[in-house]
This record gives sequence, structure tokens and C-alpha cells, in this order.
Amino acid sequence: MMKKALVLNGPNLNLLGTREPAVYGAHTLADVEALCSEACTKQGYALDFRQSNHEGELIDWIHEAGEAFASGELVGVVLNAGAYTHTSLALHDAIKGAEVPVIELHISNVHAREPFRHHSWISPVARGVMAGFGVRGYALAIAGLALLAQAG
Ligand code: CA2
Repeated sequence: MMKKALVLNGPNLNLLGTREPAVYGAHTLADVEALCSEACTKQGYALDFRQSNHEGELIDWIHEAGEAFASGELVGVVLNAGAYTHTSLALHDAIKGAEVPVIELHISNVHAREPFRHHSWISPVARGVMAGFGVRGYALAIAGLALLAQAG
């Protein structure tokens, strides 16, 4: 059975490529999905790529990921939680409870930006963190999931 990698995108990431190109680049979310698909093919994984503007939906997906990881179907999650990164204790608790490896991802280097982007509720429960590599960071994060899976 081919293992799956889950890529979750949070609020406003559906706007990617349409506004703020100086910060987030000109790529659309569809471009990011294509890039993730290529990265998954390289690793022999199937891709499950999703976006939601709703905190509860992201939480439901993390719970689902916990079950899929426990049953061996899923290698892990790449999560760009958008602004929920900086606000969501609920997502923090969900990740902690789900016991699935989560790579926190940011397109921009959040630490070089406004101070309110420096704190993350995701980092303390993330297996790894990727920030500042633009949308190519998604491919790096998928390679990172594979590396962690091989290392055990
Ligand atoms: O750098 C990232 O990937 C972020 O997670 C993106 C979030 C931001 O709140 C985080 O601090 C860092 C924002 C996602 C919204 O993206 C937009 C893209 C184009 C136009 C408007 C918003």
C-alpha cells in the first residue's frame, strides 16, 4: 500500500498568488499542490492536499490524520496553519492529542517579520519547523517527513 502525505493549509492561503506577491510570491495554491505532488511522487507517497479557512475543520483533519498515522496509512502532516499559527491553542491541543508527526511550515520567514508572528502555538508540538523558503519549502518539508520516517 502506498503511504500518504497530508498537506494542510489554513486561512487565506486560497488567496496565494493573487495578493501580496512581495511576501508570498506569485505562485497560486494550485501551483503549490502541483509542487507537493511532484515531491510526493519522488518519495513514493500519495498526496492529500487541503485548504480551509475554518479552525474547526483543520482540527477535524488533524484528528483524522492521527487515526491514519496510527493505522500506518499516513507518513505525516505538513501544516501551514496561516494566522492560526499565532492564535490557536485548539490546534496545539489537537496536534498533541493526535500523536502524528507534523511539520510546521511557513512560506515567509515569520521571525524576520512583525513581532506578532514570532510566537507559534504549533512549534511546541511540531516534529519540525520550516520557514522562509518560499513555496519550495513545501517540497522540502515532504522530503523532511520521508527522512524522519526512514530514521524512525
Ligand atoms: O508565511 C506563511 O506561510 C504564513 O503562515 C502565512 C500566513 C501568515 O498569517 C503567517 O504569519 C505566515 C498568511 C496566509 C495568508 O496568505 C495570503 C496570501 C496572499 C494574499 C493574502 C494572504
